[in-house]
Amino acid sequence: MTIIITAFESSPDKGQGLARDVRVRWALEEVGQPYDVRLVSFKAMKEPAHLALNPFGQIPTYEEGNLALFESGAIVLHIAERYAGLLPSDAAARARAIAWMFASVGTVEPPILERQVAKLLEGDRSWTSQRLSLIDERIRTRLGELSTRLGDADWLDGAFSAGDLMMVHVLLRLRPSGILEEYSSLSAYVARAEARPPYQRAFAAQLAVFNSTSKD
Ligand code: GTB
Repeated sequence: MTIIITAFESSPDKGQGLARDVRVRWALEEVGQPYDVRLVSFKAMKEPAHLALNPFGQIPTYEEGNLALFESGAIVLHIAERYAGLLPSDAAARARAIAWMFASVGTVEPPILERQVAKLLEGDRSWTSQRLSLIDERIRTRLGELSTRLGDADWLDGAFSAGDLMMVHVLLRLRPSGILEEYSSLSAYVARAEARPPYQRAFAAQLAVFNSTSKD
């Protein structure tokens, strides 16, 4: 059964790999599953055909036979449950890896997203710099806590898992801010994940989309 995912036809990050299709590409690379990509424009994302796949008109989506999914975390969890390689077989360790997936999107990602909104969409407001300081404080609190938990381990809980995959992709979005580099263990954690060949293949695949569309 061919797996088809959707991704930006023209990613606003210009191939930096920050859009959420990269999590899905990376998960598929980790478990060794081939996939096709349907590129969608911002206009097409809001049209009925795409809204049937994602009611919020966003990427990524995932199709596999009769199954259609949206939400990057749910898609990565589905891949991790369906194919070996991203979740431990021990039930307790598996539950903890899934908890890290939820922590990435539910606890660590929200202030990182707020920062992007404050900079990109509200950057011209009189209160932006005050708001950014408050958000950065919240981000630093989370990174401090995460870095304490990681300690000098390679991964969050034993072997590399879908929890690390999701957490690293969330942290990557912080890189342009310079805040991640304040936490040497987290920077090393992200670099370790980026060095994984499956991540490199996923990154290269999304960059190839940018390179091919930017020549037009
Ligand atoms: N919670 C959903 C999920 O995890 O799947 C969120 C999906 C989402 O935000 N999708 C974005 C989207 O489709 C793309 S990834 N946006 C179009 C729209 O809402 O109309 C978010 C994203 C966009 C751009 C950058 N960037 O340029 O750096 C990074 C991440």
